[in-house]
Amino acid sequence: ASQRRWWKESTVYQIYPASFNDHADSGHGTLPGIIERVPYLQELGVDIIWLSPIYESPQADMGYDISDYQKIDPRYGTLEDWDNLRDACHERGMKLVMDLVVNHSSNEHAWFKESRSSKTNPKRDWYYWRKGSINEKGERVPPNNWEAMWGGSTWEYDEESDEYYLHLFAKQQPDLNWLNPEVREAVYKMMRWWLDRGADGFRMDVINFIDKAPGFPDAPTTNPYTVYQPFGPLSVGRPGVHTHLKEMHEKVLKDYDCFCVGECPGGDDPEAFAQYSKPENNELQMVFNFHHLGFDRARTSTIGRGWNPDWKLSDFKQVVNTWHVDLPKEGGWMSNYVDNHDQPRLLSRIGSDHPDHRARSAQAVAVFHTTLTGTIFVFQGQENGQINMPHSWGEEEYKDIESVEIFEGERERLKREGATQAEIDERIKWVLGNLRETARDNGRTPMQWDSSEHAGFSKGQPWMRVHDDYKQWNVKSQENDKQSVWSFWQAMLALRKKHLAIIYGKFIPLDESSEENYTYIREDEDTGEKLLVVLNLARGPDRTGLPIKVDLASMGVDTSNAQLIIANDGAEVGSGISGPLDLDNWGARVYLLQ
Ligand code: TEU
Repeated sequence: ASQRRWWKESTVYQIYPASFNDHADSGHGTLPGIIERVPYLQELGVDIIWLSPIYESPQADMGYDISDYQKIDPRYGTLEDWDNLRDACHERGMKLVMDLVVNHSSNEHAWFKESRSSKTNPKRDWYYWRKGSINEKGERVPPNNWEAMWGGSTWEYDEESDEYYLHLFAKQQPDLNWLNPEVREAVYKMMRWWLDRGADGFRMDVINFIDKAPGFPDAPTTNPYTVYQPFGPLSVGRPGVHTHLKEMHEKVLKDYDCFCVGECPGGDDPEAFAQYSKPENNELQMVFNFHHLGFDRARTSTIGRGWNPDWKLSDFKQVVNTWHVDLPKEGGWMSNYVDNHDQPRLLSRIGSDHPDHRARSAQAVAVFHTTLTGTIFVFQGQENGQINMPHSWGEEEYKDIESVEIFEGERERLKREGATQAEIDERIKWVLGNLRETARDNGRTPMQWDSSEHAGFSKGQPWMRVHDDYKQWNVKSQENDKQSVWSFWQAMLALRKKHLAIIYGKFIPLDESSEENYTYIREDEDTGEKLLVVLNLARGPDRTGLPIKVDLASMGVDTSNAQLIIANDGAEVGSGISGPLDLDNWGARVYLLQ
């Protein structure tokens, strides 16, 4: 069984700083605004705060394009504010984890400016510069066919030197060359600087992308709808990633009792992922994987964020079950998240936005999220039941660079193909329909603190529109209501600390093919503690729920000693199970079996 560690039992809370809390009237969140809310987070049950990037940045990608790793962007405050935030956390025994974005920098970072300045600059090799070629039509073509994450080529042409530089994301985000030891040393030095200043660790952005296939070979055609092709294994999860992480551990991390989680989109199976977090490998404590969040995405399409309205609960369960069973078996540790700043809200995906069903389904999703294996990551707004952007909002409310590029990309493609204006308008309506369900913007609307103007988020005009529902759905109206979504979250986070089978126990899925119930056992073989989780995730028409019956006996569960420990449907704590369970819409229960 897994060894006890503080970071396994901790609750991590992700703050998306632009949308968290403004202390004045700037219209975007600030560090002093975060400091005001530290006691709030402690009250909720948070142990570790992870801050999405607050460094100096031109904000092409909301700070995931950093121009100075050791400065705070003035929109968020100053280094002194950061020191104060660190103290506010540490005084309460809480930790503060920073975002480390070193697969790429901003194109406005001094390193890149130097690198770009000439072919002979000592920093030329800090980024990937390559020659293109001329095709038979006499056109200039990039060094290979890789598609950037948000469309187009991963290569940007630089006229002055007649070479291209690599950017897996936007062209404002050139990839750093991790094969260059000077780059690695510069990154390590910067990491030590933050750790010495009191940062408690890092969340490492797309850390599994830092090693690229030598020679940059073309990617196979896997998406017939686009010219450029996903780089996939040519730049994801390559062996060099592990070499670099081991060196990072040796040169930096081993000297600190810090907490590091890598972000690893794409990639392979649990066995491959376990390599990052196996203690004997000396890499990271855990990594995020993305496999469980693809269940409602259309796989191939002209747009990178297509939605599949016919998704199945059993498909979702199957992926979750595989990872929570197999990753621990392989010796890895799970970082358990369902929402973040790059995802629509899980509540709007597997739960319900319907006014009559929202609260109950938010609680069911909370029970689900909080009873999975590993270390839990709560994203701001989960605790008060925030949902995706309203259907009525137009294209202009979508601010994310990915969404903007999707709209632009579709318009350009249709114009190229000679479509009429009416056809373009129709298609853009379709794109909007997809993004309504899938866009990253959905997780980025401002925190809804209270029912005052702008939801108490800011006294100024918010950078992103506040959800229309904030008068009913805000922290203040829920904090003191024992039945609320917020109180339920608080109770569930406390429950994790009381029943360690939730953190360390085996995950045993039941009735895997059911499209209605999600049922599983969490069993700690060392302590003998055994919990049963039963969720009604059945969906009726128009995002409503459906009452169901769950027959535990037919699943082979011995319920003779069952004792209810928490429920969202009014069932009495302490009650047992006799016969099939009747679960009302979105009912969720946790029983102690022994
Ligand atoms: O995201 C990495 C990533 O690949 C996806 O999660 C991303 O949302 C992509 O658009 C999938 O279509 C990280 C950050 O979390 C994200 O905010 C950044 O934009 C990205 O890296 C680049 O730094």
